[in-house]
Amino acid sequence: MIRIADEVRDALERGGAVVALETTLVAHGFPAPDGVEVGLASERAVREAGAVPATVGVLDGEVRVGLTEDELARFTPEARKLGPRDVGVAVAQRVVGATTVGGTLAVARAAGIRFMGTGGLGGVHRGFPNPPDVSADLGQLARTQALVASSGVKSLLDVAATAELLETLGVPVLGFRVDTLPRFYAAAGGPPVSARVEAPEEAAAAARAHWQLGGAGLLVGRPPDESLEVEELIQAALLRAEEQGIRGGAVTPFVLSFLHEASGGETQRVNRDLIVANAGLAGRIAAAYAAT
Ligand code: PSU
Ligand code: MN
Repeated sequence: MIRIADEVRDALERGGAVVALETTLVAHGFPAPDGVEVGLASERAVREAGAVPATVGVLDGEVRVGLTEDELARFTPEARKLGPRDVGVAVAQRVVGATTVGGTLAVARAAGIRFMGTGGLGGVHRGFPNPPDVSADLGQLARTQALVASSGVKSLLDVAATAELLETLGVPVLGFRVDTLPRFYAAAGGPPVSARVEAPEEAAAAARAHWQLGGAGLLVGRPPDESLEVEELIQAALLRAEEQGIRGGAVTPFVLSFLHEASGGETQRVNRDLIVANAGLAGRIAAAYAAT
């Protein structure tokens, strides 16, 4: 049921560096067809770091780990968004399914992949418990031995509450050369991390020790190179989403496209660049892990 690309399988068999990448970003994170470019650039960044990219999604009744460019282009906005609970059902129903961070981690666990890069982790939505929306990214990270490199938590969420929940779930939150968790588009002002690391080798050693003790997921937060403060726009976007009755998994795509428009494309540029850079960082950490 899981088809692993030859290149990915070879790397896994020899203990080489492999980085899982998601397809929700490709299908729903950017106006089509920009998502495909972001996915391809992320794969290139992983390769430049000395690791093999393994982009994950559901196609033709199979979970696919490692996609060709033509296959990646099938992840259009019509793709179903797949969290951890949805992957098996999407296989059975033979739909095109784009995996979230949580969905991708569920597949990574089954395939034996321990590193992933993304933009921002899902988490606790603002106003919890109204609505009682907590991303399945958190639960899956808590039960998967994998390290996720991101620019923290999506800043349309309650970042502080999400950081608290990560502590509750036993997930180390490492700052990559920072003391606070980045707030996605914005580098500063986030909650404190549980430890700071200065180099990919240090992150890899932390992950190894955590896993040897039976721990599961780790989050590494890397700030965006270009920091953008868009809190007011986020509040406007969330208000608009509420007015229009947009809920659950539809909130993020709605807010991202609102921000992209309201900022004249600036959020989209920062989002793209941070995703690609995080993929590269995941690659460097995976390579450091494989080398020791
Ligand atoms: N961050 C982005 N764009 C996205 C996401 C995060 O900049 O599209 C996606 C990721 O796939 C993440 C998902 O796993 O949003 C979380 O969605 P939800 O809150 O519905 O679980
Ligand atoms: Mn959600």
